[in-house]
Amino acid sequence: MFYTPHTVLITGATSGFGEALARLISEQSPETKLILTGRRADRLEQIANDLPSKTHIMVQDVTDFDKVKDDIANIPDEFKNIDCLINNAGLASTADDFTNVDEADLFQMIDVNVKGLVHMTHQILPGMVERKGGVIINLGSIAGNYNYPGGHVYCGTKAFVNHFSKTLRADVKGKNIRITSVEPGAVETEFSVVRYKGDQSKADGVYDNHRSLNANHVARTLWWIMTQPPEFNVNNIEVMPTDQSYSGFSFDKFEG
Ligand code: NDP
Ligand code: 8X3
Repeated sequence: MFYTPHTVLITGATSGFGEALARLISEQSPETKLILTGRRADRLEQIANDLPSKTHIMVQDVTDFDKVKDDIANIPDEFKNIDCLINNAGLASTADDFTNVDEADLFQMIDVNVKGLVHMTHQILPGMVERKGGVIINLGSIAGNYNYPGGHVYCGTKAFVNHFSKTLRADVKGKNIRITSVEPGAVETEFSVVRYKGDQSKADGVYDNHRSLNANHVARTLWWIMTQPPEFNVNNIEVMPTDQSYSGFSFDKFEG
């Protein structure tokens, strides 16, 4: 461990990668303070109770920009000097064909995955610049690098995250801020339950018949990135199950 983060803000800490990372940080570095966010208050309270770390929770929807701004302004003094931001809150609201989806589902992905992430970054980055250091890790996805049917807006939002992360680096060059886009493949979390709107058997089907990754695999990757020395920036990193790989283009003949 070359760098020990002192205050980490994790969005979407109520399940999956966010929760696993909070637990891992707490285990590896109990003196690191945690700010955990998400919409589900009961989960945040439970996680905060479980952890030995000093923890501040913010029950918030990342798309409620005024509330997020307010919550940040009201962070207790001892948690204010955030040196690590994990922009993890995100979702795929559907896996259906674009011609067969509700617009609300499409807009939700843009609001959470793109606007929520940009807003949070815009709020937190100035403090890092002022304090002359920080780490921002954004949860992109392989979905931002490769296309698949039913991916449409989700893939688009993650392409944004992957690209935004790298481009932002140009603006913080010389300011001792590290920025990384983490781009996982299929990882078994609540992600697919959300995508299939609570249909557990469809969600399970995504992870059947191969060795899956779980949230701890990704949490360990995030921990590795944030604990690198300040002079070492991981621009982007793609991880996926060994049993997942590429597929080719496909054809469908137009029959009129
Ligand atoms: P989970 O569904 O387990 O976790 C998603 C987290 O995001 C939850 O804590 C949820 O909290 C939070 N969240 C969702 N919407 C909002 C919102 N409007 N406001 C605040 N928080 C919100 O999924 P993962 O842990 O798998 O996903 C984490 C990130 O990783 C996402 O950005 C996802 O796109 C990305 N990813 C996931 C992959 C996978 O295969 N699992 C692969 C590649 C990337 P709550 O519901 O309490 O608000
Ligand atoms: C989630 C991974 O492959 O379901 O971002 O799009 S995938």
